[in-house]
Amino acid sequence: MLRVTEDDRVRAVVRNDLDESTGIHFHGQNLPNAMDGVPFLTQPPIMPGETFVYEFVADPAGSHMYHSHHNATDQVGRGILGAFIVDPRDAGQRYQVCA
Ligand SMILES: [Cu+2]
Repeated sequence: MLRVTEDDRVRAVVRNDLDESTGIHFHGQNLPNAMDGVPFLTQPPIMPGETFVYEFVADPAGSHMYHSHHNATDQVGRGILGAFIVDPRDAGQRYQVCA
C-alpha cells in the first residue's frame, strides 16, 4: 500500500525486476500524460532491469489503486497492483459522504 496526502508531490521509482516489460498506472489520479503509465502510448515499456520514475501531484483524495497497464490481464492477476490511498489535506473532510 502506498499512502500519501492530497497535493503531495509523489515520486514513485519503479524498477522492473521481471523478465518481461511492464508499466504502472496510478488509477483515478489526475496525471500529466507522460506519467499515465500506458506503454506504447504515453511511455516506452519499462524493460527488464530498467527503472522508470513516475512524478505527479496526488489529486484527488480517495481510495485508489496502482496497477500494471502492460499485459495487464496477466500481470495484474499475478499481483502487480496495490492500494494507493490519498488522504485529504483537510482531515475534517475525511468522513464527508458523497450524495
Ligand atoms: Cu487503471
